[in-house]
Amino acid sequence: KYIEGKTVAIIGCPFSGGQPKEGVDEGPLKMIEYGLIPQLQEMGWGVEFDGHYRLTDLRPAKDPNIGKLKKPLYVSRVTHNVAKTVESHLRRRQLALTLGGDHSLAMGTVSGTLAVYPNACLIWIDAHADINTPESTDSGNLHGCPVSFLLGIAGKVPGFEWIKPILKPEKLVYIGLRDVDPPEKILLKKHGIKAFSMHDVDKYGIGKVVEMALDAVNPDRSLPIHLSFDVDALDPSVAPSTGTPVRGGLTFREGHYICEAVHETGSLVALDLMEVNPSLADEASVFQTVTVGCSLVRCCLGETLL
Ligand code: HAR
Ligand code: MN
Ligand code: MN
Ligand code: MN
Repeated sequence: KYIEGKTVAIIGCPFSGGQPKEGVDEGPLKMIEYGLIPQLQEMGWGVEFDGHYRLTDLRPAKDPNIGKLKKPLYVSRVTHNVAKTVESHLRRRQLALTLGGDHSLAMGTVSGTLAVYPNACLIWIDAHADINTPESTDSGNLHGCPVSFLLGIAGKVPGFEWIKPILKPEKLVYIGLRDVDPPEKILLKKHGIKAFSMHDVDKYGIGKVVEMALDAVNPDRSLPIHLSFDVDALDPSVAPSTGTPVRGGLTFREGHYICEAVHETGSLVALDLMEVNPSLADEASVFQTVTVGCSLVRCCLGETLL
């Protein structure tokens, strides 16, 4: 009902400025190279792909740290741009698929979604909570902070004035967490944010966890859904080519189950596939990671086993 004419806009975001490792900017290029567009077309989707965004053009000549935050101006410019792009595609009733790139991009993608669908919920699949504030971050890498900016708990940071803090804590749910910093744990508790860690996946099984997650943020399954999928949520044996792998992650099927269940709601409006880094690990690992990324996207867009 939110998407008209079964069309998906692919927003290729070759961006690595939210973290220190080179190569994550090649994630979107590889996903396209591996045939994501024809795969979606074969499923009956109309695909609009404008090419990869030339985000490096936005890199400022000077970009000093703000407190601990690294490359703040670059990240703020890029994410502002991405927000406007996602917004414009959603206004045209297309599904917005953003290929990253590091997860700081979600400041942009989620802002774009909430601009069009203020009642949307956010499902965040990740090993990490990415909710550090400029105060709490240890690394200063902005890919560990997007959620705090979206919630409006990051305080005032020059350059980021454009972000409207319109994400409500009760509209956010996490699945897959297993590497959460101590100050992040405090923030999750303080704001009452629903989070299903790998412990919960073990305890309840993925079917029950997804049901509980949807019940929390989307009880009748009809509100628009933004799914932000960090490939490091998957176990490193399934998706090795990523910047901050953490063992004990989602299996291949658990990852796919989440995507299938979200598709079944019929309410997915925006999807991020983030943190694929084809420059990390050997060729076989890159193949494994990029193909699983394409496969997750297909499941979100309706691929079924039978
Ligand atoms: N929590 C750590 C930090 O703030 C590590 C974050 C790693 N983030 C990602 N995205 N890979 O989920 O730096
Ligand atoms: Mn376009
Ligand atoms: Mn992440
Ligand atoms: Mn992560």
